[in-house]
Amino acid sequence: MDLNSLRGKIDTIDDSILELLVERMNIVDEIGALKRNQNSVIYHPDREKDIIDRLASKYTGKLTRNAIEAIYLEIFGVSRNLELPELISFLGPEGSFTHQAAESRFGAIAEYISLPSIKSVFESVETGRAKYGVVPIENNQEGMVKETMDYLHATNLYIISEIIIPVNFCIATKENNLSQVNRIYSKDIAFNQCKGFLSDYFGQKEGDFFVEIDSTSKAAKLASQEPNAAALCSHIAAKIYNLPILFDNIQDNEANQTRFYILSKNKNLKKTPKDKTTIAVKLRNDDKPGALVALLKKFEEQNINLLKIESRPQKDTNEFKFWFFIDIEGNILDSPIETIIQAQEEEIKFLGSYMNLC
Ligand code: PRE
Repeated sequence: MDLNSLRGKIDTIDDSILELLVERMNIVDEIGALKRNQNSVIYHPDREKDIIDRLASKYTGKLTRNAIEAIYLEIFGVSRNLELPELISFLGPEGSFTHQAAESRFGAIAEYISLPSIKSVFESVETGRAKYGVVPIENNQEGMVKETMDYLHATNLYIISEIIIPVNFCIATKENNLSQVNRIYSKDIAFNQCKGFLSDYFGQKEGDFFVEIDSTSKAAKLASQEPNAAALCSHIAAKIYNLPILFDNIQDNEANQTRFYILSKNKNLKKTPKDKTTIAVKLRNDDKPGALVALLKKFEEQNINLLKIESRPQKDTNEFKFWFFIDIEGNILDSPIETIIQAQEEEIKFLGSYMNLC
């Protein structure tokens, strides 16, 4: 079959897809009206995951699970925006990995605001300027993001979901091939994380071939404006500046992943088969032996698995005291967890129950 006939077939299929999407959005509109009437939550990550799981378990031909997920996350983004336009704040700059994480969950259509610090993302959600905030919480090579733990402890926001994305770098340029590239812009950390690829492909180049600047987003911007330039940057930075990706996944460490939280003023509680609950614990009798053990025993007695425990300094005292950031398996809607948290109200601050993606 020739190109024109094949394109004709695609046009017919696209017409059907569009008709079905319009039909889907009419139903979404009805759901939106119901939710607004009942003043209930628009965003349901659990329902979105169920839809993706259900579809991925069918015959999907050449569509991988990732492809189905990418397509549907965009559809959900459009749906949520129809139900109620939502502003999402994230730790910037635009094109940062946090931006990529936010877009991977809320889709390209949502309205975003890039903020310069973790503190400002928390504030934007607390004051209601943004409906949700996205902040990094952990990198599996570097450990926890202390600032995020501390603001969760200090403010009254809840974690409603986590997002995990691989730290992927790419080489993006408007040039068609590498021989036309005479400089690559990026940030020092990104150059360091892609040493293997850079030495294999550009080992012979002079020092000024690699130009260090202060963000990978800026690198993408410069590469989009200057001839013969490329950027070593994130996917989203390449996308924002319309730069075609020449080489993808060039980072040395394939296992490098970062975890993010979606923050909200509401708890958004819903049980799924695999949940996690995060709490902050400030022990009252911490000058007595066994205070922490006594608390942890309560979880053990109820067969509740502990996933993480980190200690953080108590900043409101001049003593060298600390509090604990703890992840446990399960949801606060499970009665043993609810009972323990309620009984220890003075010591435990509930920070959220959400789907465990780890
Ligand atoms: C829908 C949209 C947003 C929610 O996060 C989950 C699902 C969807 O598009 O399927 C619909 C919807 O609002 C719902 O099922 O609650």
